[in-house]
Amino acid sequence: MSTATQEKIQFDPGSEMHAPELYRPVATGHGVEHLEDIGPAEIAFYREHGYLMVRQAFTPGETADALQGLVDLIVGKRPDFNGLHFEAKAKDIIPTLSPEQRQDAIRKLWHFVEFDARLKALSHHPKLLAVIRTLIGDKPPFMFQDMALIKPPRLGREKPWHQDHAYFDFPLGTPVVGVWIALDEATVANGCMQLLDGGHRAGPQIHFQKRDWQICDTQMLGAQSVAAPLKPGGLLLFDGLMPHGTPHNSSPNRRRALQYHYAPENVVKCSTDERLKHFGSEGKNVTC
Ligand SMILES: O=C(O)CCC(=O)C(=O)O
Repeated sequence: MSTATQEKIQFDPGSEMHAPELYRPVATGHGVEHLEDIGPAEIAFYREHGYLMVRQAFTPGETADALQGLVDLIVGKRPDFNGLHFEAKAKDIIPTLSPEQRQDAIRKLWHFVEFDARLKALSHHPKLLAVIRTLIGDKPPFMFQDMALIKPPRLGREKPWHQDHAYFDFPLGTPVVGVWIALDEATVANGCMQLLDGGHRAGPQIHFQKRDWQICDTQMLGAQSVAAPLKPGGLLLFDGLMPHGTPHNSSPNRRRALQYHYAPENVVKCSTDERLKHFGSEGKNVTC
């Protein structure tokens, strides 16, 4: 890799290990097999519980293509792509890594859909967009974020409990839908999504800068969470206010997944101060 390419790479600082008790799901989440199976009962379930799994959303071919698209970006097949975040620990050894080793030194990719048609195809899949449209109140959906968190075997770090809306400068009440797509089999052991069933109805939660910008651990300890294990090509739909997190990958298997976020096309952004009024801890006399 040239020095010029290396300069574009970003690094994630890493963080300490989480308490295992933060991720003790009491049940497996509810879902359907195919996107076409989503009807009024499933939409009602999503509104009430804040999530819905779709176990076979994409075909094996579509899923394999998307995975190959992601791997191609990781191994540097698009030198103009600068959305890679490596683990800080890998900083000094990146030029020495084989393509295979490089895959396990990555934390995150983002802003990639314009760099790979296979990844864009999933984000704009007509069957998926039709469902999102219904979930956001029959408005044309606009995909405003694409990212992928990678959990290498044994090393993949936690994404602490949080609400995605806490990261987005959209007015409260904007219908935001997250779509999390498994490219490998995602299990509790390798860090599948865990959700606080119905937790979106409690509204915005205060976030603190701890291991990440997150909900305080003490609030989540002992939470009755559900797990969303998925086979490759399965997906999870979840509300922007749904508290969710993923544990450390303690397994020998990779866990690669895509995450896309959608809002109505005509959404008007709010200021960061306005967002922090709801999700930030400043000025609220709270600690974590
Ligand atoms: O893929 C993961 O491990 C979690 C992703 C997530 O929740 C997020 O980035 O908001």
